[in-house]
Amino acid sequence: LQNGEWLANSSGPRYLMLRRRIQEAIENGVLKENEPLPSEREIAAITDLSRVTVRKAVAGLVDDQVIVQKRGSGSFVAPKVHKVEQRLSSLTSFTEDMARRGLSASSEWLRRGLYPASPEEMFTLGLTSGQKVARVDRLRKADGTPMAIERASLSESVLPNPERVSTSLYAVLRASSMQPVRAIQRISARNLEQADAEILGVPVGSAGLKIERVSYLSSGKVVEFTRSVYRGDAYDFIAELQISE
Ligand code: 16G
Repeated sequence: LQNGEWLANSSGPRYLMLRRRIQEAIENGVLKENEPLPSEREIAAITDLSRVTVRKAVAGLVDDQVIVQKRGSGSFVAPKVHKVEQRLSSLTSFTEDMARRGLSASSEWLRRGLYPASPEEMFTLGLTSGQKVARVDRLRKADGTPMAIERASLSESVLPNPERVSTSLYAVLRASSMQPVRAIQRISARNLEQADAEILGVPVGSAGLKIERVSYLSSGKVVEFTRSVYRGDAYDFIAELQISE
């Protein structure tokens, strides 16, 4: 970045060029994760740019979650996370989603068994009182990195033996002809509370996506009610839109 030479044959706003340069340095491994960035004053001196320009470039990188600012100690290259782009149009399982990306899915069990249904589970799964639910609660990982906490509830008639789920819930459902064919999913923003933040290994208050999925059999019967918390820094949800006729 020395002497402003790099600016000579490029065009566009200077803060964007600097932002791109720093981004490239991180992608190429010139700047490594958790490494401190030079101060804004130093970057301004090296690049011959104004501090306002440098601040704008840095703010953009913070917004992109490429660098993190720690109060009193400056800016650092953010730890690398697998950024997953998840399409919102197809009904797939976590295991399938990861396999398609060449990542290996794994889980840590938080809870697995039959429990008395809560009022919310009774309502959503259409159960009468006294009926039990199978709860399958897991921390889901991609190549060992925590990605999401998924808490799935299914009626006992759908999943009488929750311990049969060792890796993929959907694989077990498919094997017993209980595969969901349709689902409604609601996504909302959350700041992670302590318990979930600890399980996901991110700071308390980090951005999260709360996702509720209700899946249906072709008969219209609800098969799964899942409440999940996905890491906001690890997921982008992509939807394809079409003009309505
Ligand atoms: C997906 C689903 C979840 C389902 C799980 C089964 C969301 C947003 N997605 O992650 O509802 O229970 O797949 O995955 O909730 P598995 O077959 O790998 O266990």
